[in-house]
Amino acid sequence: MLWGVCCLLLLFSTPSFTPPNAITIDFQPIGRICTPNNESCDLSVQYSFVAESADTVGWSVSYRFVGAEGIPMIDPFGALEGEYPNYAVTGTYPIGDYTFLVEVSNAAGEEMQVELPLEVIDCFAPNMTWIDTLYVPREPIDPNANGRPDYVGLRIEAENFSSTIPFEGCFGSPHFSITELGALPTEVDSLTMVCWDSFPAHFQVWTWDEAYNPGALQPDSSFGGPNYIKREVVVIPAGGTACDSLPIVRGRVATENGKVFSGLGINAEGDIQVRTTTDEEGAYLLTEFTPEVTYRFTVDTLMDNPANGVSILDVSLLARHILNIDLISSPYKIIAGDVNNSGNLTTLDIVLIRLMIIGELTEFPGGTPSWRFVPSDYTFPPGTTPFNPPFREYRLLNNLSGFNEIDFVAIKMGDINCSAIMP
Ligand SMILES: [Ca+2]
Ligand SMILES: [Ca+2]
Ligand SMILES: [Ca+2]
Repeated sequence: MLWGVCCLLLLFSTPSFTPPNAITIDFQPIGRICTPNNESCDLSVQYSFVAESADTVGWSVSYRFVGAEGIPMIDPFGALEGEYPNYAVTGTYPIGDYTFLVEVSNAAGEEMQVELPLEVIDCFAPNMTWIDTLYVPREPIDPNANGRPDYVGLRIEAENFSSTIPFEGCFGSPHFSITELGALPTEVDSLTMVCWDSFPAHFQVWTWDEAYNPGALQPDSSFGGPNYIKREVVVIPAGGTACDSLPIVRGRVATENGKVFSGLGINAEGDIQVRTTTDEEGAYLLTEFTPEVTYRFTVDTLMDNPANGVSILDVSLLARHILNIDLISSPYKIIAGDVNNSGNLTTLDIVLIRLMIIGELTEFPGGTPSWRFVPSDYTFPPGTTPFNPPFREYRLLNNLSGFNEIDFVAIKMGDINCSAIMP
């Protein structure tokens, strides 16, 4: 620490040069300096130094300018002013890093050189007039740009939070980004919200220049980089397209005991076919419907791994039900037991499940899939049989409009106690 202080003192104290040269040059280094304001991209500088000698016969003071290329040249921005012994390099310098190479000599052949450092920097973030609360009309949004809008929502551009034409700074127009509150900035400068997001919605908007300001505290807490401002803003929907003018169908697929079914294809057929798959939470969202058209919703048929979750425990539960010892009350479990697709539970179902357990069957007969899916709002007839009338594995929505929800209950065939591992 002491060493550091000592060296800084050496660097920044007034340099003093003594014999063998009889010429001395004294100056206060300017070093790093900001342009005076956001509208100025250059700085008036008077860089003073004092050059003296006991012998001033043939006295010569000159300097060369060294810019980013590192080549000494005639100063394009300024000139030497003053007279013995007080001199100054005076000019108007754009943002950049410079050195003035001062050379002093006399007829006696004495010479002295010093370097005057100058770094002109932009220290100002883009300035503009902020709009803190933006009222945004709702509009049909077509994220995949296939010409069929998916839902009604709000399109938000970060630069819309500025009411002034973006300031042309020293480095051109500023860039914008928009993030969640408390998040670090990203390259994202616009976002889309949907009708069912919660409002008013709060965001952070950032504006950046392209300067390199060594003193600028960056969002990641480091120093050095562009100048920026961050502002908290609010988005409120206002008018435009009605939220329910584009139909939406959402839902979730899970077993009777709540195990979610992800990666499952969900289909809707009407004037067109739309399709999606369930996410990690077993949820799906279907859009792009034509309003007022009737659609039929189904789930993909799955034939894979029919032995999944099928064990002797299921045989026991089914046997007790068939023998009237312990009736299965859940219609979903009764459906699971009908592995031959006969519309009733018999000892044949038990035989087939046993064959599946010992590996003698690769699939259940009668076109029975591995999984069946029943809309969760399907009402089974009273009593113990869900087979008469036959249960539904699809859901119709007539003259589709607005927001709708269709959940499906996933049933693993042969697995009465719901022990199957979710695919
Ligand atoms: Ca679309
Ligand atoms: Ca059966
Ligand atoms: Ca089981």
